[in-house]
Amino acid sequence: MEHTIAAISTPVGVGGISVIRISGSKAFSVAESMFKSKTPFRDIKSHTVTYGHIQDKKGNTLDNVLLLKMKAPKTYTKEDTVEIQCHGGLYVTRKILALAYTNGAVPAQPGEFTKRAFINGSIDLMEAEAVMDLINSQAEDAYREALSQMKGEKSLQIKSIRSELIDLISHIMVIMDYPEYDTEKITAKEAQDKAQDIADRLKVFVEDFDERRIIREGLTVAVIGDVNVGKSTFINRACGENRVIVTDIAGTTRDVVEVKIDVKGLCVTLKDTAGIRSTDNEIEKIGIEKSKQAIEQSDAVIYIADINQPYKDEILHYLRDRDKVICVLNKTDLLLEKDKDKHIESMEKELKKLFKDRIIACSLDKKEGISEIFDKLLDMVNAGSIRSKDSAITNERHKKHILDAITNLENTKEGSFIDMLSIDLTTAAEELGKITGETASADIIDRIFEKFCIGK
Ligand SMILES: Nc1nc2c(ncn2[C@@H]2O[C@H](COP(=O)(O)OP(=O)(O)OP(=O)(O)O)[C@@H](O)[C@H]2O)c(=O)[nH]1
Ligand SMILES: [Mg+2]
Repeated sequence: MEHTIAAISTPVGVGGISVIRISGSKAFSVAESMFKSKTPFRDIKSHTVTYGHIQDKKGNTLDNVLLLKMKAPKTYTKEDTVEIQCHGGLYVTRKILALAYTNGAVPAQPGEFTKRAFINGSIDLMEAEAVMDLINSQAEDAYREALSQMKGEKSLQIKSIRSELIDLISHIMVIMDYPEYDTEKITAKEAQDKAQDIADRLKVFVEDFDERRIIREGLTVAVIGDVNVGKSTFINRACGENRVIVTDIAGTTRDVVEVKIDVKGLCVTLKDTAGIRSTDNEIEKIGIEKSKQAIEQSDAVIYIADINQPYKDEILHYLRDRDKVICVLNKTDLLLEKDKDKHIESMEKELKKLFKDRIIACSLDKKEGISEIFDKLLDMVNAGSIRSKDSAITNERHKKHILDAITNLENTKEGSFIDMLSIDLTTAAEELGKITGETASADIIDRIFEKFCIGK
């Protein structure tokens, strides 16, 4: 018999309230032995909230709480479940949890509530993984992507394709095993065409997967340039507060500082870096090395130059092989008004070969150019077109199984006998089943839930 599990489901720390969750066949007896209220526990109706207090075995009150009693099967785990809302102190919450353990519950493993929801058929594997993505989402785009996956539309589509495949396999099996039956015949060519049609439909799921990574994981952008050009000023303007040090001393920033911001729904991590220049200062040299690494490890780069200074080929050298770079010509406020347009025009002309139309002249100090820079950034990574498309597969694991299924379906072209085809078709169906969990091994399932937090 499965153990009854208990865990704190709210984050570790101090808060207004904490939630302790208990699930399993003994959930009600565990709760009954520690919860005291006007209505005796057994008379509390399912799916109602009751006020009372938690009492230890010696009769000491630990806390006043609200208790939610939920009878199986209409619960997340499809097991009897109790949720206790207590005051949000770490000490008191842990004391109540310890009492639940004394009364017969055992500590829940990471993701065990959701694992039970999956095993008991409340959700499939794909939906379970979407729960975790939803918890981890940090901006609108990632949230929407997880939400759409959690609703189960993609699971249904995959399941329906898998079921078509199983129909095809059964059809072939019947013809092979019972040739005497009057079953409609299917030729190898017809089966191959059908397999190719399914493969083509599966390809749509993985199209744009790499491009869509920015929606799931966010975008990392290195802000680089010469010293004193306004890189840190840009970071502060972008996040609307003074997060990093800005001074007129060249070489102020040494370490790479990461700042996470929400750019119109996309989670963007900006990396402020040390200005790249020749220097004898050991600390600055290390900072500059880190700036170069930041360029390599980022999805895109914002290169900032002072429009009043000649740009340095040494820095542009690091950007030559990069395709996602925006060039910001800063400090336009220092140009004389009469020379401004001409100067900007000539500077832009020189840099156009490298940056094309991704050049913005502005004064970050005067808070200019920020939204233009971000519009160009979103445009550069195709955020608009990615968003407008129906969300496809969002998980690396799902992508792998779909690609394996496609390979197997396309392998059917190699064989000319119908019985040979059924082997590849069966493997393809198995791969699809691993996505939603119908054919996933215990190993795969364990590996997925290990990544969850305790209490989920
Ligand atoms: N006039 C003017 N000054 C600016 C502008 N942007 C930044 N500055 C000033 O330029 C100086 C350097 O700015 P920072 O943001 O520290 O430059 P940085 O590129 O981070 O410099 P390092 O960290 O030393 O590489 C500061 O005094 C800023 O106030 C601008 O648009 N116009
Ligand atoms: Mg700086």
